[in-house]
Amino acid sequence: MIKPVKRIAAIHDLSGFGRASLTVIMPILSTMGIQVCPMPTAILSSHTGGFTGYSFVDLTDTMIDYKNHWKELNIDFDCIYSGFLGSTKQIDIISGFIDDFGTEENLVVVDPVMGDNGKLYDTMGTDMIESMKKLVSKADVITPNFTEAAYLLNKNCDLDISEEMIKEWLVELSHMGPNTVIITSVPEPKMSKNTSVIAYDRKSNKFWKVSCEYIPAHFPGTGDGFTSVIVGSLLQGDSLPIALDRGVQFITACIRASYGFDYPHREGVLLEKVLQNLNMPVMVSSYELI
Ligand code: PXL
Repeated sequence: MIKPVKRIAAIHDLSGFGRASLTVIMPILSTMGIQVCPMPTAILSSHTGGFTGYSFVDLTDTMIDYKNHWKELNIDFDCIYSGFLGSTKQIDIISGFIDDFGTEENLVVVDPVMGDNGKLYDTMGTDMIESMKKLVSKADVITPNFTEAAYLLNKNCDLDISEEMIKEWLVELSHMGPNTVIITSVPEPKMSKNTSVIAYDRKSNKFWKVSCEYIPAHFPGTGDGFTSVIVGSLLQGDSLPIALDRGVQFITACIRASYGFDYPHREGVLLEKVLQNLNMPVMVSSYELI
């Protein structure tokens, strides 16, 4: 039976306020014409980036029943996509989920959310890094930021890094398992006002780069937004460099639509104002082969 629309299993937390994880992933992928089946890993009243006193319900134990029911229903997914995870046990469950639902055809995307700006998030210990390395080995596509890439490879987060060195990191990460490695927030040479996204595709042995202007503002949830657009774009049949372009352009549009307003950045980007951009053709493409 041919499915009328593509289907994705999205394994992330549901944070009620602040635009991160499922509240970003679901609208983006739905707008891109993909059915999202969420498997919530935890329910929080808000995400943790800038809020205190949030409520938290851990759903680790229900994830196994959830998975078993989906197996009984014989659901087939075109993509399995995981992000922020709360414990090594959750990582083991997702690893089992990939064993059960992964096929030659579908796409396994792991966003190894662990930290940013050279630091790990409070909930991440060395046990989580080791488990994340194992999960990464089962993925087809991974999207670490520069900090997460360094932790996966046991390297320093030295911001003064050459393009040649980043290419070595990409190849090393792909040797861990994934065919496609996308590193975000790669620092550009000192004095440059840019940051870039650099990707490697092992099958074609090609490196792609998209640069964008660095905007000095931090909004939680932009990593989830970026990876969601990459996932949607690849499922729609775009090439890797076009997916990178669409991801960068969308997140830049989100930040530009938000930055001019005076509101707490912890509430995330004003996604609702730019969601429809996802249905516009890519007019200007700026990727480079490096
Ligand atoms: O966007 C990453 C993320 C996901 N889930 C929760 C978070 C964050 C980032 O702060 O707090 C609960």
